[in-house]
Amino acid sequence: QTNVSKADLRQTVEHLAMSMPVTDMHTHLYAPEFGELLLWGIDELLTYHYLISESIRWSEEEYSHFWSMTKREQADWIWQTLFLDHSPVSEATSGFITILTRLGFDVSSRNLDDYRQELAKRSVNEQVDIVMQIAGIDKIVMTNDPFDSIERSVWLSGNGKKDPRFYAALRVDTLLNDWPLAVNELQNLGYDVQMEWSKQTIEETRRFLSEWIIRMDALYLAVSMPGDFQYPADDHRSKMIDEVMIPVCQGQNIPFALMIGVRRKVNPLLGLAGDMSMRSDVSAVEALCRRYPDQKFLITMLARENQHELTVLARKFRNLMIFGCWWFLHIESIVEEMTRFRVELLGTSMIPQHSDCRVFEQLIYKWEHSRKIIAKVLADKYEKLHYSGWNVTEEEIKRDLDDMLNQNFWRFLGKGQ
Ligand code: RAT
Ligand code: ZN
Repeated sequence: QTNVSKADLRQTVEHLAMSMPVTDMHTHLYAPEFGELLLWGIDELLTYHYLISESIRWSEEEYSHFWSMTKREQADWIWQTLFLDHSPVSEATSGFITILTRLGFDVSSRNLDDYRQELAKRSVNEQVDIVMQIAGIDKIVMTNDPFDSIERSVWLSGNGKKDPRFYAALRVDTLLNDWPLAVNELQNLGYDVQMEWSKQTIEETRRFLSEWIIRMDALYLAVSMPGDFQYPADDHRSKMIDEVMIPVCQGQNIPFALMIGVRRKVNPLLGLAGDMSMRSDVSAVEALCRRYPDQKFLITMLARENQHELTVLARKFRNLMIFGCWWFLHIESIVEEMTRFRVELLGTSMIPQHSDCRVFEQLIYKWEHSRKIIAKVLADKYEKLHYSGWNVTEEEIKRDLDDMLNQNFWRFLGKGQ
C-alpha cells in the first residue's frame, strides 16, 4: 500500500487520470468493418457539426452556399474562418488543435495540407490503433440503428462483431419518436406491424428488438428524447416503453438509456447542426425508476438546468445511473461544475463522461480535456481528506478512477470484471 504524500497527490491523480484506460460508453463511432460509416481525418474533423454551427455564424452567404461546397471546400472554409480569421478558443476548435498536437503535427505551421498529406499515408486500421493508443481508450460503444441500410448490411453479413474493442448499443429513436416511419421500416424488414396499437404489433416490435439485440450483442437500448418527454402519459411513447421496451430489456437483461432534452431542427437549414437543447421534466425519469425497480436506466440530460435535480434523483434510485456531460454541456466550465457536484452528491458512483465522438480522432481531445477536469476535482477532494488525516493510497485512487471510467458502467450492465 503506497500512501501518497500531500506533495505528490495532485500529480499522482493527474497522472493516473490521464493514463487510465477508458470505456467510452456512448459514441457515434464505428469499427473499421463498417466502412464509410467510420469517419476520420482532417476534413471530417473540420466539418464536425459542432464546428459547422460555429463557423456559419461568421458567414454572410446563404446557408445553401455552405451545403453546395464539397467536403474539402467546407473544411477549408471552416479552417479559414474559425482558425485563421479568428482564434480557435471554443471547446470544439481548441479540441481540433489538441488533436493536431497529439498526432504529432506542427500546429505552428498552420498548414492544413501538410496534415492532410500525413494522414493520407495511413490506413483506417492504422489510424484507429494510433488514436485509441494516444487517447487511452480501450472499449468503444457505438450507436447502432438497424433501420440504416448501410449499417444493417454489415450486421447481416456477420461483420459487425469482429472487432472486440467495439460494442453495440441499439438505438430506438424511430420507434419512439416517429412511429409512422418505424411501421414502414418494420414492414419492409418483414415484421407484421400496423400503425394501430395491437397485440400483434406489440409482439412483432418486441420480436424485432430482441432479434437485433441478439444479433448485435447490444449492451443497452438507447434513445434521445425531446425535453417535453412525459412519462407516464396517454401517448405512443408510454405505450411503447411499457409494452415493448421494458419487457424486451427485462427479457434480454439490458439497461435502457434515455438521453433527454433535445429539440431537433430548431434551424433546419443547419442540418445536423441545427438541434437545440431544452429543459426536461426529471419526474418522467423518477416515475420510470419507481415503476420498474428491477430495470436499469442510464440517463443523461441536455439542459444545464436539469443537472442538479437529476443528480439528486440518482441518490434515490440505485437503478438509475447518470452519465456524461452531453453535447453543449461538454465544455470545460460545465464539465467541471457538473463533475464537482456529482462527486459531492454521489461520490464516485456515476459515469462522469462519455465522448459522443462522431469522428475518430475526436477521442483524443474529448478525453484529454475531460480527464484533466476529473483529475482536478478528485484531487481537490483527496486533498481535503488529507488535511483531516485520511490518506488515500495509490491503489485507492486507481480504484476510484477505474470505477468512474470503466467499472460503474460494466457493473451496471451486470458485466463487471
Ligand atoms: O452529440 C451529438 O453529436 C448529437 O448530434 C447527437 O447525436 C446526440 O449525441 C445523440 O446521440 O442524439
Ligand atoms: Zn450521441
